[in-house]
Amino acid sequence: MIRLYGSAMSGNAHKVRMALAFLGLDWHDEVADAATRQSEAFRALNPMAQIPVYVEGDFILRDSQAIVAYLAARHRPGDWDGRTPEERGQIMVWLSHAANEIFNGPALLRAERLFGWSIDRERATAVAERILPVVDAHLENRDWLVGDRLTIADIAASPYLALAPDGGIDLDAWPRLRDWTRRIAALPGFPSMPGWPAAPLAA
Ligand SMILES: N[C@@H](CCC(=O)N[C@@H](CS)C(=O)NCC(=O)O)C(=O)O
Repeated sequence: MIRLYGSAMSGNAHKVRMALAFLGLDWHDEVADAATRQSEAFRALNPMAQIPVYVEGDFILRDSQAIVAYLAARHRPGDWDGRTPEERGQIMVWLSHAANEIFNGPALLRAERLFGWSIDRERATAVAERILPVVDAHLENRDWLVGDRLTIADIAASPYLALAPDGGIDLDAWPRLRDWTRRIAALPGFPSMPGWPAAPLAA
């Protein structure tokens, strides 16, 4: 049985939950709160003391981008991770944005508001203001970030953008981005999380 160390409010853990749910795989959620993450047992799974961590038998993998890339390679090779070298390169762009600008902008603003993280708000706001228009413009004539279907680019980039209102960002200012997060939340099997519920698209 796959075990996923995470928490209900973690957008990074949600990337993995989305991939597992869309793939129709069974898994067991292991809640790893702040105290647990500092324990010796948890650090043996992830020396970075962070969630998510994916455990399948004796295979242990940390980092949400790495985990969704692994799941794509294992279960949807040449589809979720790109059909062509060009698509693979484009997908990597979004995995990098997910780990960098999307985390250091919208996700940190949310973490400050919801969890009291101490952040450099000016910098996080500047990072958010830089990435949000880029995503919105990219989605002008397309439904998905890369190609004509869901890929791990969408899975990795979407949670902290969908959850941006938790950090005080109004997604109505970015309607193409907002509608893309709604498209994802309407996909069969989408797992709800607080702040981003599964919902069918309006007719
Ligand atoms: N690059 C990692 C970042 C993981 C991360 O920042 N996890 C947060 C929760 S969403 C965490 O565990 N924070 C606790 C800490 O950094 O001490 C990933 O994408 O999985």
